[in-house]
Amino acid sequence: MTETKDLATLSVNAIRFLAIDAVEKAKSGHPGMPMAMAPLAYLLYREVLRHNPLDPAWPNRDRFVLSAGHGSMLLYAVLHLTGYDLPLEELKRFRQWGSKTPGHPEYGHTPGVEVTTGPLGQGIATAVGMALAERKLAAEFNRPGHVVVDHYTYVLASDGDLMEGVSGEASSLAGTWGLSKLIVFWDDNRISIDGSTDLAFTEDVLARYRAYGWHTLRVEDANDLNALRHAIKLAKLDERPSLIAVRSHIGYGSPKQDSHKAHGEPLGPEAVEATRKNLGWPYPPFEVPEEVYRHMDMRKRGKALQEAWERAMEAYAKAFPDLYEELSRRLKGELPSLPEEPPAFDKPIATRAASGKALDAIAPKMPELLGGSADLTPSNNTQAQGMADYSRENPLGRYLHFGVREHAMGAILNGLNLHGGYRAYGGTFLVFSDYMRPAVRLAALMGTPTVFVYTHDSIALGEDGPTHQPVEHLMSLRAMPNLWVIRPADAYETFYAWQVALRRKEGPTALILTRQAVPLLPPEKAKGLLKGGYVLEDAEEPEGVIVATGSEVHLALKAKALLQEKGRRVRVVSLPSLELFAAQPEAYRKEVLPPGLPTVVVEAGASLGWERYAHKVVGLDRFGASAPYPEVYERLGFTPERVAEALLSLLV
Ligand SMILES: Cc1ncc(C[n+]2csc(CCOP(=O)(O)OP(=O)(O)O)c2C)c(N)n1
Ligand SMILES: [Mg+2]
Repeated sequence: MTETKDLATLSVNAIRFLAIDAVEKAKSGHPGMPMAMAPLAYLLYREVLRHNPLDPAWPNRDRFVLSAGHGSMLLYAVLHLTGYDLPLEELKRFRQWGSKTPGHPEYGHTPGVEVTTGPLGQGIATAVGMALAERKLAAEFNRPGHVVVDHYTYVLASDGDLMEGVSGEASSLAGTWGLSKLIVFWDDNRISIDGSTDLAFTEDVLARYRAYGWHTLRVEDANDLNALRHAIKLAKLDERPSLIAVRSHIGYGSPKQDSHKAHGEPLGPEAVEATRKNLGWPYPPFEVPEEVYRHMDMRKRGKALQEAWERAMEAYAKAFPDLYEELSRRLKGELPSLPEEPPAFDKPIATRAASGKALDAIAPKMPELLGGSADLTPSNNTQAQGMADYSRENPLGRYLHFGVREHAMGAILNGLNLHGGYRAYGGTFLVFSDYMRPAVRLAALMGTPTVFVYTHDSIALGEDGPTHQPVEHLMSLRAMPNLWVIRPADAYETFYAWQVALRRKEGPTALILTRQAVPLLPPEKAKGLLKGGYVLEDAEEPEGVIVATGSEVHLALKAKALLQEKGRRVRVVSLPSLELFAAQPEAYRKEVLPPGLPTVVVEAGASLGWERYAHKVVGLDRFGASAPYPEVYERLGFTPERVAEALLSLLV
């Protein structure tokens, strides 16, 4: 059977069997999707994608996002075969501790993986951000005769990806934004884990995408390379984003073909043997014929592509030296010099408004800063002065209207930041962080420096009532590894919080901001925010400490004044960021919070977790209520008297 097989078929089968063998060896994984989509992966990585295995970070490479991350072996197989630094040994250690081939693709872990995927829907939504970054960067930097930003963003999505709401949110925006260089392949295999997609996924998906403003195509047979080539050609010609439905057969070639049994478990030795026979693959596990390696080695081609781009950049540097400098800086992710000192404030101001002022000061100095909001721009104060709206017609605009789509906003912000060339932030109410949590989590996992602006940070938002009043959100965000949560107490702390967030490269930051006006702190004290926590007011030989965050810092100051009248010596610590504080040397932390000193924490949020520092917590372990905010705040116990009593009860 094998003699007549051409190199393409041989290579496609090599991808299939690398996936089959790796899953068998790991005794875990998802063989079905790679077996079906191997022809597409072959075509993309060998003919279509402009990529360089020798430099996976080459800025102008085409992006490929495997949204259906469970099919990770598909990606690992083509990365290995085309010459990325992913040796066969790593494929043999699929899903094992310390390997470069984790169960789902992880950004920053495996060369050639563009984004962490696995939670369905996230990959395609993140890819919308990448395609947007390309479009914006091209508009900003390309000049006639000098095209230096020019790449496509390809996505492979499964049924599950297109079932998830976030993909619909993001695809709707991609249509509105006219992201013509976004090309999504839908693995239309009519199977998901529970069985046939007839169970729960019966809409006309292509009609839905056409309604989003997409161009849609069909390829009737996933094995038909020419049909795939033709569809990709048409997709490139169209001005809309394209969705190509590729009719495929999960577990292709195996006895489990077209069954959900091929989705997420090893085929088993018998089925593997049968598949070897069916597909005419005589090789033992993990053996790939030399001619396949030769046929699929993309290193030379990739190097040539990148060198051509580098030559274009050299010409660009001569013709437009300033633009070249700027583009190079931005692609390297180097910050420009940002304002060091906060703007002056003269009266109480909500930290959300102060955040707007900070952005007004920073945005003109930082052209890579992109802002946005999920339809709460006037409330979030996220549109800095001079930030024009982005639109299909005005790709230079730096402000993104996401509509009421928090989840897509989160993923798209991540995509913009992963792409390079931009630093993106977006706002909504803190309570709706729940609507985008999966994207926040992926930013934290990937170490992507997205800034999430969460305003209306407590019950002190008042009349909108308990549906809008966050309670558990602060602590639940703090529970997320690698997310920095900063809840500044005043306008000056807010300015410094932005400095921290924008300087951070290793992960995302959530800025938690008040709706209501709060008094000003001494600016030189507020700079203590840079250490996460600091002594705001002290007493000689303090007997006890009141720790607070955000608006409750002012309550703590009032409680201190009450206690002082009673002759008590109290320290007040502002602790806007637990993560930043935890990162300080132990000596500093002990200086601020001396062990053993009776400590009360006050925060208008769930008390869970504050035991770390507090002997007593004045927190909120119930839902809020709808009423004018001073009354809600007071009735739920946020009074100077209660805080003072809490500390008094600890003092002897
Ligand atoms: C948000 C999310 N929910 C659930 C899962 C678990 N899961 C993994 S794959 C899958 C569905 C599989 O069907 P499909 O997406 O069509 O992939 P195929 O089996 O066809 O490869 C599910 C529910 C997940 N990865 N992400
Ligand atoms: Mg499916």
